[in-house]
Amino acid sequence: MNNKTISSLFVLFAIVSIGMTAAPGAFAEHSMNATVENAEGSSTPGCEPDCFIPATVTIGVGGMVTFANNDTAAHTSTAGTPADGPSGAWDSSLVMMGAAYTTPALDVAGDYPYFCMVHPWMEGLVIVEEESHDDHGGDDHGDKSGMEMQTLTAADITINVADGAKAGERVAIDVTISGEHVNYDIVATHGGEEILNESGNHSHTGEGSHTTSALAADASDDLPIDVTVTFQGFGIPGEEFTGPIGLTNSAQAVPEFGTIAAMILAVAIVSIIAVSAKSRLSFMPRI
Ligand SMILES: [Cu+2]
Repeated sequence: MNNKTISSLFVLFAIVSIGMTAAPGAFAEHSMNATVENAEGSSTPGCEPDCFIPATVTIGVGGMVTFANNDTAAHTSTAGTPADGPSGAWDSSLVMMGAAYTTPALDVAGDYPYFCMVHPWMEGLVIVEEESHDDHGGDDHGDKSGMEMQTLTAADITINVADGAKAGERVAIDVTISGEHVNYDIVATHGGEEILNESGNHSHTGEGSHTTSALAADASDDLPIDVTVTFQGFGIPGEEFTGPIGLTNSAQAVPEFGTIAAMILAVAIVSIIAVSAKSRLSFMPRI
């Protein structure tokens, strides 16, 4: 799958998530953000339906969910379902034991199923719900009513990397962020080596073009090009920036292999290593 396909998936997801914005019924009490833990031993089937604890959380629009991995295996939290694959709303990639991952701000109300790419029996649900307006006096939000808040999700950051780059070539990377006067940082690595690192980019159209340094070797499955864009806010340099500063999106360019296929393969390899490390006990270092 090339990056164009991935960006169209993102666009599709954005459309679907707009369609999913169900009219919130009862305004249940919930906090803005939530924390979910990986159930102990969830790398083995049998934890269902509570492989994520709690398996269902409700947060406010613009809230975030932190996934804390206190289990003894690496897990992912990947928005989507095992049947349909990743939706693009978020993907933690592998979260090692003792580590945590926080989703980008979820700005569109709706139901977000998610799962673990390594252990597809692990499924959970994040419900993003409008805040109740009844329990606010009204005065405290009066100053915000006239100002439209500009929001952004990872799906609004599109990264295009040319596929099939060879040794000695410089690779063009195009970034598109929904909105005007966007600020962002971009980092690209090739087989772990930094080939591009530009901070404080500003684009008044939302589009930016970048070129990496010359590749030391062909881009391949072993030496993919990884690109991460970190949003630094809307605004004109020198003025105050607004929006979900720190929101990131990533893309990977590999020639023959689709990004998702490569990701699933990597995850499968890691889990095989993890399983064999477990069965050999102290023989191999644990992952
Ligand atoms: Cu898992």
